[in-house]
Amino acid sequence: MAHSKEMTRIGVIGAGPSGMSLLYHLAKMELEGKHIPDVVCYEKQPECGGLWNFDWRTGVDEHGEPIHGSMYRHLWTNGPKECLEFPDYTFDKHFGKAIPSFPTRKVVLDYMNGRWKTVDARRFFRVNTNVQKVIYNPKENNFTVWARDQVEDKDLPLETFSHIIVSTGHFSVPNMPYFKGVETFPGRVLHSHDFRDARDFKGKRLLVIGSSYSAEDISLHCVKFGAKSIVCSTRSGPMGFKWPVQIQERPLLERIEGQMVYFNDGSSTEVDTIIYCTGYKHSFRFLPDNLRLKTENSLYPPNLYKGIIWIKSGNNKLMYIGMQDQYYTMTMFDAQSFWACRVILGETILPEKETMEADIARWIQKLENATSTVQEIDFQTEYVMDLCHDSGYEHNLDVKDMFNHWEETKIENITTYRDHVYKSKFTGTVSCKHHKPFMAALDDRYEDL
Ligand code: FAD
Ligand code: NA7
Repeated sequence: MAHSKEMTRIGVIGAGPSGMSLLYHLAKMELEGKHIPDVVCYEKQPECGGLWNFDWRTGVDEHGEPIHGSMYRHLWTNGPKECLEFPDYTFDKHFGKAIPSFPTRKVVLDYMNGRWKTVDARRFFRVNTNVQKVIYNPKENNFTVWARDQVEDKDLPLETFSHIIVSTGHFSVPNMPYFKGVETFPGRVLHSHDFRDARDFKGKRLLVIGSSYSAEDISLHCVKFGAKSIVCSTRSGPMGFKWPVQIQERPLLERIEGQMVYFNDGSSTEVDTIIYCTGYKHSFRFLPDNLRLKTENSLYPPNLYKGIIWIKSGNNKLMYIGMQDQYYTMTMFDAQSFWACRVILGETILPEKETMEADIARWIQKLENATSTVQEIDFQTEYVMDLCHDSGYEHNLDVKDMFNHWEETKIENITTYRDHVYKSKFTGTVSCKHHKPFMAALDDRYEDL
């Protein structure tokens, strides 16, 4: 398909790490002397950074809108920072010294902000603007965006764009399945989206439902901050780590009767609090059905060519960034954003629809064979490398070996995997140890780097 001669104007929805990567690359291309189109980025929060901004609220924000944030106090990254390091803006460059491999939330946000500032990527975004609706206008072959200024509580003038980039994340809208009898439970029932501080659960007996990253990390944090006992209920097999004595795994929850919870192996226990770690829904209420990605949390969501181009919009100008399940995070969003920018600027030409469909089918077929963590890491590495190859991204982002080592250390000891140090692929710097082991570090002050 030839690059359109129509007006090019880009609307980006969401200024988290994904949206900001897109803005970063456009700004960088401009600094390199390229002509870039007009760009507007809508962000409903008062700052960029997405989930990495800690939100103390739960439920609704000060404007009555659903809270985006799902991160909690005391969070340390759950993968080594060396796996998310930007080759063109390294940790050394930002901090000027070695820092631990599993930094806290504030440190990661500070690092990303540092990179965005180098090209003044922040100039493109409008804060406190909540996108309400996007429609595709087939006649004009463009999109109309309706957004609200949340502070002024008023609609903004409608705006028209040739391209829309959806980078609104997908770990914000809780998946809340029903379990028989939950309404009889007298204690607190919450989703990981509303989990803010593990200290709330000191001395408590918890039921954690789910067996993925939130279940794993929230259980660990609760033990660290003094929970009495935790039972994790799993649907498709135990996480299988060597847990501290306070944590046990059980099969799927069958029913709840008052404080008693019953599992499908016939066992039962009494708990004080239930935490749903049952994942999130991809939710794009501002998009009509024909533009809306509908998917489970998958390493290759459907209908997205190269995991980015929505092939059902008719014009291939609706793009999604960061919609995959994630081993790779910041660097994957970066490779996707660079690839998307090249398409927008006409430097990469998209193939015919049939070729794109066949390519998607090939990846989804390949994903079916990725059944272990190692194979999933391989799969996502191949995906990221494919994007880089296709777009001429100038750095090698393959950190598969580091991810594999990380997984091994988790299996070895889930309580100490964050105490390991890794070597930067780009600078060779070996990170330093945190001044306390993860399980003993009860503070998350920025100064504690
Ligand atoms: P988000 O960070 O979710 O940003 C999306 C942005 O879109 C937000 O700013 C939001 O306000 C905005 N937005 C949404 N809807 C609208 C709208 N209608 N109008 C305007 N703006 C809108 N990754 C790691 O690499 N390491 C970790 O340790 C790690 N820990 C995590 C822990 C938790 C609890 C969670 C939930 C995720 C974690 N992640 C981690 C993964 C995380 O998904 C990514 O790091 C990253 O934040 C994804 O960036 P994003 O920009 O795609 O989405
Ligand atoms: P994930 O990784 O999507 O995992 C969701 C978990 O919830 C997973 O174990 C699911 O079981 C489980 N689940 C979902 N529905 C049910 C029902 N009905 N019954 C029992 N169990 C269920 O989400 P997370 O929140 O763990 O992680 C998301 C991000 O947050 C991640 O990037 C982290 O870094 C932080 P399944 O395995 O499908 O059987």
